[in-house]
Amino acid sequence: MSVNVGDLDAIAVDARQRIGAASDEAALEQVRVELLGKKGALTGALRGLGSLPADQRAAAGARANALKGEIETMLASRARELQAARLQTLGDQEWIDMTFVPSPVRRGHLHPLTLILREVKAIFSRLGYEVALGPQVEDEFHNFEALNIPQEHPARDTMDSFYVDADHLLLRTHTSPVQIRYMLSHEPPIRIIAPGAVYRRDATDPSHASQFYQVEGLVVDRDIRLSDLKGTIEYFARSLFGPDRRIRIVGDHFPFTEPSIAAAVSCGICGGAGCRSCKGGWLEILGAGMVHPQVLRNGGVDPDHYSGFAFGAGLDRLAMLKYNVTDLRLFLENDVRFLKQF
Ligand code: 2NL
Repeated sequence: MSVNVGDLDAIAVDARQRIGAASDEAALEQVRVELLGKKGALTGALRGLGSLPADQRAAAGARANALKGEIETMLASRARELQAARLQTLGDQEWIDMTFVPSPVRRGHLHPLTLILREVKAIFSRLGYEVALGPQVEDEFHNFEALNIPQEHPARDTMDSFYVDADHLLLRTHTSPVQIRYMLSHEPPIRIIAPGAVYRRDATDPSHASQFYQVEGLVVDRDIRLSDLKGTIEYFARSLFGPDRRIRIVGDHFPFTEPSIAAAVSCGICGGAGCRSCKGGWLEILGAGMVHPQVLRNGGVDPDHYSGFAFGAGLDRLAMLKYNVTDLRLFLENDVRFLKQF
């Protein structure tokens, strides 16, 4: 194909018209490809220069190069116009209403039992305790026998159990078996708490559920005494319920501790005088005692060299006392109207 200055003029007119007509940046890019791209009009014309007679070639070449520069200048200037127009439209359409009041985002809540458990863990972690966990399906040795609760022991009645199958496996009735397992697998000194779900075949009422949560604690070392236990209970109770509460300790009985005690805090409402909510001024928070020598032995610990204390508390009960909840079943129902209050 041959080319002459007239063709170049036609390309220039066509280019000016098409660049001006491009209505957005994508259309302009399309025009640029059609004019200057590999198969573009000007590119074709430049390629045709070679076949011109020598005396016309220089002039046509100069004109073609000048035209290329003109087209590039036109493209750049149109690109600026289109970009400015696009930003103007954006500014007109996408404004932000600074007076708009969005509906508030509803925040989730931690479950009250989670809150209590976190607090209990924090208190005992300051005293150097580790958290120990274990299976919820247990055998009779770890759940009963190792804890001085043989078959036919009356304590098995107070902890009526859910048996899983004929192999004497059951849902644990307390988290003590976690501590038996821990003693069997660790050398003293031992300082652990064992929190978790436990199961008892109780009729359900405001203070009984067939599943509830417990936290037990176990300390085994040389020369552990009842006074260590009392100091630990006082630190725990004051940390959880506040420094003003008085603590009362009375004798109790458990098969796995000797001696055994129960601890109560003075009622936060009446200060210990007795009121409708506490009935007598004291709220029981846990049972405890010095670990029975036979239980130490069952855990592989020699009672001639070591002694220990243990305690057990119901997490649900602690949460009820702390947050003034009167029905333990609320903790398991997942009603947001209840949960959002914490
Ligand atoms: C209660 C009473 C208690 C324990 C739990 C325990 C564990 C081992 C050895 C000895 Cl491995 N004792 N645990 C001791 C005394 C009381 O729980 O009323 N809990 C809700």
